[in-house]
Amino acid sequence: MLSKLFKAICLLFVAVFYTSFAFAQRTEISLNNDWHFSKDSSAKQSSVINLPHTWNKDDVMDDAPGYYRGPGWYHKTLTLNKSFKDKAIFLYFNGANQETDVYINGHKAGSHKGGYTRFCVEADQYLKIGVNDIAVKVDNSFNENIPPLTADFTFYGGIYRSVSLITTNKTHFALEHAANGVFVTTPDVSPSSASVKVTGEIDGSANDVQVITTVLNGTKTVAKATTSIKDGHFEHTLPAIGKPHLWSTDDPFLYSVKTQLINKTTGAILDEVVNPLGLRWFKFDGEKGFFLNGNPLKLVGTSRHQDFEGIGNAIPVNYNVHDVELIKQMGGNFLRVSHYPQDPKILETCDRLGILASVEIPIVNAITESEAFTETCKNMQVEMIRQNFNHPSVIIWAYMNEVLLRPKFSDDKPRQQQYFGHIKQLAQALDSLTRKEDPSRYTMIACHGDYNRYRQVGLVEIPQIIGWNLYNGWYGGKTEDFGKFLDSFHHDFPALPIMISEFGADADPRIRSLQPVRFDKSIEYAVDFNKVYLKAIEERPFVAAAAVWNLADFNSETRDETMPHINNKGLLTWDRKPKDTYFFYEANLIKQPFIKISNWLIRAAITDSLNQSVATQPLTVFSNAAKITLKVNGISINTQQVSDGMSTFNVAFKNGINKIEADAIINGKAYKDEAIIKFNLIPRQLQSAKQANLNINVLLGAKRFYTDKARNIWIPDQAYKPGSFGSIGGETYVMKGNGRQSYGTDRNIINTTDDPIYQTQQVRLQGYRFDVPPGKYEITLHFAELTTDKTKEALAYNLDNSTNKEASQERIFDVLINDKPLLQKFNVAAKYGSLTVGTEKTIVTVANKNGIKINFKAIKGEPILNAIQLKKIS
Ligand code: GCB
Repeated sequence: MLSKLFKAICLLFVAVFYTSFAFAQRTEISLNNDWHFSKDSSAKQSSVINLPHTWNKDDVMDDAPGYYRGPGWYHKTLTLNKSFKDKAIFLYFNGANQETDVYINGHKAGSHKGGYTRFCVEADQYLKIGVNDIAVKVDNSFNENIPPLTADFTFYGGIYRSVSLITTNKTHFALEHAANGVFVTTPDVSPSSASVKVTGEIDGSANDVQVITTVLNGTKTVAKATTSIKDGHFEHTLPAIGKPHLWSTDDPFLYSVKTQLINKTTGAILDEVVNPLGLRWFKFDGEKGFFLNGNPLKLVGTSRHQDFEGIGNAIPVNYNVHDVELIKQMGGNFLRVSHYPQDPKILETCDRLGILASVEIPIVNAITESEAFTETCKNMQVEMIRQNFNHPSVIIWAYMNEVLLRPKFSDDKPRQQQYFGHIKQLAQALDSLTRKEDPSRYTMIACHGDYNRYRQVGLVEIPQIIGWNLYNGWYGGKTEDFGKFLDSFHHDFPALPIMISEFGADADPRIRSLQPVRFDKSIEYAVDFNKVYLKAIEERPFVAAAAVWNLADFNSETRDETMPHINNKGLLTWDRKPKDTYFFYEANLIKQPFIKISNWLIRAAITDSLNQSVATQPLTVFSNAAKITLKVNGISINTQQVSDGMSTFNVAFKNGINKIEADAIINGKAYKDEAIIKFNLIPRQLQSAKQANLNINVLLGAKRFYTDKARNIWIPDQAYKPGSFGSIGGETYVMKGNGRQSYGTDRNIINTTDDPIYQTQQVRLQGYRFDVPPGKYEITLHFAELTTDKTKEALAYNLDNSTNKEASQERIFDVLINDKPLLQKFNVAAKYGSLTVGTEKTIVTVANKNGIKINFKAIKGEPILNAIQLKKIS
């Protein structure tokens, strides 16, 4: 008991007594622990939390539409001892979404607009030695004057990045715009020499002080200069560095730049800031693409959202590092940090690993034509640039994404023209501001594929690089249109550098297909899609850069589809597990030997007609070898060529466990990957079924395979043939409504996370048969009424569609099993509600050779069935 109390007292001391070290110039102490959080201003019913924190981690995943957008309050006690006397003290926020007011001892000490840039509150005039009360109000409500206004991602609220207490001398490098006050540029870099220029601002008295900057290679000084301060400003160019070790994507060598503020008389160091330095030069060329240090370099990588499964956006800081490592591991050399600036660790890691980066502010889809909106955008742009200025990885500052996708005022053309004029003005203002703030980088805006619109509005000519977000073959058209689009744009604007700022297709890792089609969400469709795109990108030197949308799946609360609330375009799942699309890029991009068997590891199929003991299915191996030899269950089946980083084998799988080995020789050395594939072999002729545990799970109206939460594997339906099983009559459900296109329905099904089981169906079905031998079976019928009057806006990106207005169908039918009524006057919607799971289970004893006959008898409307399961009990 006593020891517990003692421990608690010790912890209290550690947690609340912050000490500023007398000799340190600038100290930074984490303030992440022990905050009280509540959604109202009284801390009485608060919970104790540590930062990073978001209040939306759970409600973005429930079936109820929407998530909490409003205020949240954070309180903390901060006890300062005497060492803080006469210091400048700042509360430094790495990110809080999206409007923040900071109160210290009841006084409003600062506020900030925008959820993605850092900010810093000058606190010393409100703090006292002793106990202080810090209260932070964060609000993620919609605010028409803060971008983003709408977007395909979730605006999680909270102090979702770290907070710290920074202490400096009264005279220090300015922390304006939450930058570190020192700005490093490299006006001339070549293999023989590099010049480094350092500028900055000072706060406090500049009497008797000077600035010393040292460029270090490890601990070795390679250049040094001293300068004085004029009107709070300093600037100096250091002596040239001979034969610099250049920074590149393959060899991301970093020097460091230490800048010190020194008292001339005493020699005391008043402040010190260390920045990274990468010596490199680069350019974008309209015809030839991108060059780093004079060498052409095709930039290929991904975009990245910051949230993670089960955590939301309040991720531990190392998750940021890991994401950049995953891009590097894939062979990527480019990151579009989108749609907003991210944790400082992202660019730090890009510097260290050699990933070039584009960073942007979140003006997505729309703008507000107000002075206040423009001001917030400009301020964000300046914050983004100054806070990230010294990262050698940054090559592009961007500021708009798809602002003409669904422009406002579509019913009032003159008003819309005026709106377009305002967008152009804003783009022009941000572009000029960016070039003035940082003439050494390029500007970019990301546009959706309607290039005439961007041209007419006059946006194409404003940035130095045009980014295209292209989804040909996903939201519309064909994958082949991608290359054609690029060629025609390049033909019209040959001098304008182009990057593919987005391209991607949804891939739900639970869905696989042997007949992949657009919108089926299968991994196979996404692999094919990426294959076409990567080839087109590689074939065109004028395409400077390309970023797959997206590194990982991410939350977009308003989305429904197969995995409600998730955008599945990630190469990795939301918890960063690789999909085959990730292996595809590894095989195509990395230089080290690579061989990896597709991770379609739980499979099922109906046996080949003549051979009831195997089922043949394709199996893909991803590799950068020339040839691959595949062994299945110890027997070598074939050696095949690899093209586009992959080779697909036809494999005869047996029931149960199949051991797969893929072997390749790369540069004279042997490489291997192994996998175990669990196969549920379903006999075509059920009478001869040998499986004691016969288990058939069928999706109706679908041509895809699905692995559910319980790891059951579902197969596509077949038309019934005597001796086997399948549906009789009817047709696949197709969603009707303003041309909305989807695979089955794209709406969320209530009461399940296995939505794909319910999202397709057979309509006007007459019957279902299983010609099973005598025995006891469990039959489960799965229903969901997919027609509904509940409307939902289609995704803005889905250009073919607008809103879903599919009139609900009334249907009443009887279901009989072996002539006995199972469901009478059954009305799925009336019993369960529309778009909601309805499951009906029964046990059937088969005594004769007639198997199981299920009949659907329409009383009103058309009978339906979404999925069916048969399980042999005895
Ligand atoms: C886009 C948007 C991005 C979306 C993406 C998609 O064009 O820029 O924010 O997430 O499409 O997946 O639809």
